[in-house]
Amino acid sequence: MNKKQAIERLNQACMRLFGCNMDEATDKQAYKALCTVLRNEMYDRRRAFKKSYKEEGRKQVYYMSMEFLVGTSLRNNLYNMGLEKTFTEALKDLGQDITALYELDPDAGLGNGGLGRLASCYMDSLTGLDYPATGFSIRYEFGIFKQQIVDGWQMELPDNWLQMGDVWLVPKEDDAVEVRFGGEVNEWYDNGKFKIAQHGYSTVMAVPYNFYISGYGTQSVNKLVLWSAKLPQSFDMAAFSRGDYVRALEQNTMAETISKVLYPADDHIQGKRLRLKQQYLLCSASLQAILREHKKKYGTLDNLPDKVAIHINDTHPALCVPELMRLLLDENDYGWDEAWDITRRTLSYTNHTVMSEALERWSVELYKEQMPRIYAITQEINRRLMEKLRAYYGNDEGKLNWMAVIANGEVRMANLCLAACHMVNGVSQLHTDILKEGIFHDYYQITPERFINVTNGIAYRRWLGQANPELTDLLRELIGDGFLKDANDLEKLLKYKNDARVLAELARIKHDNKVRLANYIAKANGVKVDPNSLFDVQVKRLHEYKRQMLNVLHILHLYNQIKDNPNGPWQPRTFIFGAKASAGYIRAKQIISLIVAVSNFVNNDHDVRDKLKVVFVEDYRVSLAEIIIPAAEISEQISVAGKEASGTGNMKFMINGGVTIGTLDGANVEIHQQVGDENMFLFGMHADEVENLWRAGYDPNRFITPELRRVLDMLTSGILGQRFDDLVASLTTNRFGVADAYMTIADFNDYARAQRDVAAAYADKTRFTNMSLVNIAKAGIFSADRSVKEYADKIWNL
Ligand code: 26Q
Repeated sequence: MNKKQAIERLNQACMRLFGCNMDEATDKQAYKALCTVLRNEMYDRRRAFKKSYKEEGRKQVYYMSMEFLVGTSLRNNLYNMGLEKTFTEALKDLGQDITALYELDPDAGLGNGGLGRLASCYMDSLTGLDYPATGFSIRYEFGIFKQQIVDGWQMELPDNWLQMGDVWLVPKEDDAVEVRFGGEVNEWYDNGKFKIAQHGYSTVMAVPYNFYISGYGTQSVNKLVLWSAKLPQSFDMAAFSRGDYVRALEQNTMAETISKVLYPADDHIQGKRLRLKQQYLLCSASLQAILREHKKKYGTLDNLPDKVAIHINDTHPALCVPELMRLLLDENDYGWDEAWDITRRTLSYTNHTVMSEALERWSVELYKEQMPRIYAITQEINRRLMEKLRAYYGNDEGKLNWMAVIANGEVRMANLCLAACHMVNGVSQLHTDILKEGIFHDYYQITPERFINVTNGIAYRRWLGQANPELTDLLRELIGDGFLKDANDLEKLLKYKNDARVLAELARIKHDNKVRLANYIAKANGVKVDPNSLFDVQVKRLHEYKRQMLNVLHILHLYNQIKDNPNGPWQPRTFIFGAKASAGYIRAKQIISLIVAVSNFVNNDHDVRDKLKVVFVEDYRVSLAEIIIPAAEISEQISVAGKEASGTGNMKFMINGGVTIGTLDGANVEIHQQVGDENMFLFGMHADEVENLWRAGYDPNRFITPELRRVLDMLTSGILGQRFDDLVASLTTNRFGVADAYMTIADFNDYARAQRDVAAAYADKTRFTNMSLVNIAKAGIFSADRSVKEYADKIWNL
């Protein structure tokens, strides 16, 4: 498409939508016209792509996820389709400024954090690599909440993203499917054939909305299908005739609440009825759509596993297991064994956590109440599983109970996936090893060939190419533009190690990005930060295991040291935090309060003014990450070893030249393999040491040095404007009176040591910039392209 054609299409879209030409349009109208043109372009490209992969009979992958943290789409689509320049100029000719339109593009925040963003990164890569892939999720009316800090306390405000974001969605009312909740099941034999029927259920219509996904450097376009819950056309007349007038109408309004809001939880779960209904809506509607299309194409489901791979992103869509069984058994007349074989070979599952409190379990009561037929099938899956396990493990009741899908009045979703899926993977080497040796060990023993690792990866064309255009241009100049298609090309940068001109350029670009962030902070926080200070960043969801507290304790320790020796050779530093806490996670909210209190305390102290600044940026989200990450020099990845499954922020910092200070946890282990000791700041206990210390009996008090005591006393003294006794107590014992499992105190000394190493390295500009260069050069392996190819080859057999 050339500029002239772009102008024509823009004018045409604007005229149709608003009855005016582009040069008369408001920003909002221009934005909607532009998005419409791009959406139509993607739609056309998709038709061509679909035709070609259909003709070739290619296997398709369906990625089921309760979350896709899409972020903004406008710039990404222009960039991917190679239309950025054309449209920037076309709009300029029309008197419109594209950057103003970028600002209007809302974050589609249909996810909480890592898991949701990973799903979006994978859709981008799958498309760029021309794999036929479809993502399935829910069209939440309200995405992840907008965070506001009021008097240091997090407040949640609704995120009405559809107001502007609906331009990206194409409703497909005609493809709506029916999903049934509640009621009862009748079973009988008809001529020796087992029959079942459901009664008294309530029906919800699931309406699909297509969200098109472009890929970099390709004509291929895939889609994300988002289900919206709607009232069925026909009311439950039986309920009316029973005189249940109010209840009948009430149930109907309940239907539409199913897709109302994303649960803002993260590794911290509650068994809520609405959440279960969301999960079943996603699984049932998606599987019905998949089977319908497959049957249309092939006339049978016998070859489903050859032509379709369905991936379960954590256990949230685990109901795919019994729902696929139900559709095969009840609606397609398969016998159990055949249905089970098809189900197994079609489904695969990724685990994203080892923390037992985050493993999903539902009460049998609720599960059965909402999905009686699914419960019956789950019971049968469990019965057959236990029979097999008993043959293998004998009467080791402890083991059998641990492995059961249904036990102690609960349905365990991870075990359901382990029992059913043909492949199971973890998301980093360390995490996969922990799964094999730890929580999934008993399953691993029986079928070790099903367990593999696929280390996470990132859509680096977004996180580097778009978020850091200056660095991208420098790389293009130095190593050509091959790295934008093949991230391994980044290694070519290594030959510029110690090259004074290149190091100076890298430093200049980092400085520019820091200025951009400093300007944002000045506007958003009213705090002036010095772009010449060291930018040390921790942005991620707030959770105790991620140990934002460790960072805070160290900041106060640094503060004390500066106060004691104000004229010492202190490296000026700016510590930047961004984090949302799950709405009901009080401890996490207290930690945010503490960070805000510390920032007020430190930033207003004249003695440390030009040496130490602390900033908490409100409402951390994808579009803010794109400003913050390119400006970071130090990337804080300081979780207690063994708890962070992978981390993906760590990879985004790395490819932008951020140097990691971190524990050997998750993918940090693999970052370390890439860059070596010289190019990152490792500290703290290793995963096995954490385990051993825990077993031996962890006593935090043994690790409290006088320096740390002094910091802890500050927290309880009130000088921060508030007393944080609760938080201090939580570092020694948790709320059950058991020692703190995240062992912040045990790692404090070594963390402070590593932070001294950071300051020393930073004082030598050449040394530090070289570290940064090596990080960029070695980040290629963390491309989502690499991850997605591993899934395609080893799990999905595409
Ligand atoms: C579960 C039940 C009810 C409500 C909410 C949830 C829920 C929602 C989101 C549970 C967990 C999550 C998100 C988990 C997550 O983001 N995990 C992260 O996944 C990343 C991608 O693999 C890893 O890099 C991170 O290490 C891991 O923490």
